[in-house]
Amino acid sequence: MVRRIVVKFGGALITKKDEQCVAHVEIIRNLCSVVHSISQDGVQVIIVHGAGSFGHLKAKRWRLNEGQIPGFSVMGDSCTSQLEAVEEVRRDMLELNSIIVSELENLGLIVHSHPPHEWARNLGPNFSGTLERFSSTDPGIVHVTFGDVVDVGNERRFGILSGDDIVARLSLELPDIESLIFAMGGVDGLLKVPPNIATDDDLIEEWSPDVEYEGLHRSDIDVTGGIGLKIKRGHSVAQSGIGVYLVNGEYPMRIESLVRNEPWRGTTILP
Ligand code: IP8
Repeated sequence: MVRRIVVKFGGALITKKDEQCVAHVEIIRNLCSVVHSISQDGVQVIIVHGAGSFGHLKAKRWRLNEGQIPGFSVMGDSCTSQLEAVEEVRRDMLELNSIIVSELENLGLIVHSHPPHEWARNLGPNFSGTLERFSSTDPGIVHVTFGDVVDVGNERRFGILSGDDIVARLSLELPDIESLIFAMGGVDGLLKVPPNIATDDDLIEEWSPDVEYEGLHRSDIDVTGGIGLKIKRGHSVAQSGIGVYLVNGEYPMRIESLVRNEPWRGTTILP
């Protein structure tokens, strides 16, 4: 029997969000080690990682999420046009990706990395691009992809495809996906109140659309949809019968426990 899961490594978990292009290597290493254990249990892991400070800061400065803006420029930056910024963000994302790929390879896993700017176009949950490249189901192979700047087939020319849109398509369209896990930074799951005042009792263990949650979105630094987008995409995946969970990625053993059907702490998104 084939078992596969999709895991999103949140950008705020794996990078220092306010410092350009700095990765949390220790956290990445711990997450990859859990991926290794899960794959040894015969479950294939498909990783989609966010951008954090390798993508959002420059994309925000250059307004890449708005597409091409004629005549737009930014003073005193390392690049001189939006098109150059597109190339730089793509390079930075490949650098973050290579850190994760190396950690997985060091553990003996075979990694198939799929940079979206090479295979995906257009934005949102119905972005185009065939998912054929994710077809091998061997647990020893880990597919890795990520949020990226992709080409857009109209006057916008480019835009930001969030990893949250990618996880939804992978979960809904690939066969044999049993769960989608969002590994987040700094929170145990969805909370009833802002994280800085939350106690252990403020975790929402089961979320359905009638439950209110703390949805602060840092739109000052984040060019994609924050927690709201995760919930929206997660909910549509849950409605197809796939288990959808939010966990604190700083305690990656919780991911392992979840996959092994052992007690774990976090939020389940109900259909
Ligand atoms: O962090 C954003 O992906 P996300 C991608 O998964 C870029 O939303 C390049 C900012």
